[in-house]
Amino acid sequence: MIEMLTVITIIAVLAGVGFGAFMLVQKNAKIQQAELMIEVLSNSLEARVGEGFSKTELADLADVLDSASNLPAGGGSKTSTRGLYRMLSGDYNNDGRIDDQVVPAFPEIDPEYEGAGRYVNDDRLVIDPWRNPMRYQYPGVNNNVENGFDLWSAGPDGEFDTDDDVTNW
Ligand SMILES: [Ca+2]
Ligand SMILES: [Ca+2]
Repeated sequence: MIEMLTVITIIAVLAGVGFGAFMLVQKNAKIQQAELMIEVLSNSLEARVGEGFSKTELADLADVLDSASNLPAGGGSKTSTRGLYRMLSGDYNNDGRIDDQVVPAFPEIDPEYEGAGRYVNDDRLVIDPWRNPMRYQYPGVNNNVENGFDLWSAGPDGEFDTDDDVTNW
């Protein structure tokens, strides 16, 4: 009886270790995914700004764009990625659908994209791999250079300003 209990205990401990290791791998994979997302978003944003905007686009994005840099303004609040979403998805007029004749910067930023790895939630905010809205700030406080912006995720714990945040600085 004691032997059996010992065996059961050992199996339980091994299963626990296996599960813990599995969770750690999952966590690290998501952190890497968040780093990649921030890189993709940053590169796409810079590319989009570099292309310039038509008069119609400028009118639709008037409440989003900083007039000097054409980067989206953003104050780091929960909804601060809205401008980023509007520019990169091509939903310039913010009605939840890509505007006519516009191609999203990449498929996962389309609000109607149904595959895995969506970058946007139903509130039209840019989300991280844990499905929490990211934060965006322009002018950047941490990237305090010309055309610098801050883009960051709360990381695995879902809380901002903790050690596991994933940031672009
Ligand atoms: Ca639209
Ligand atoms: Ca955190």
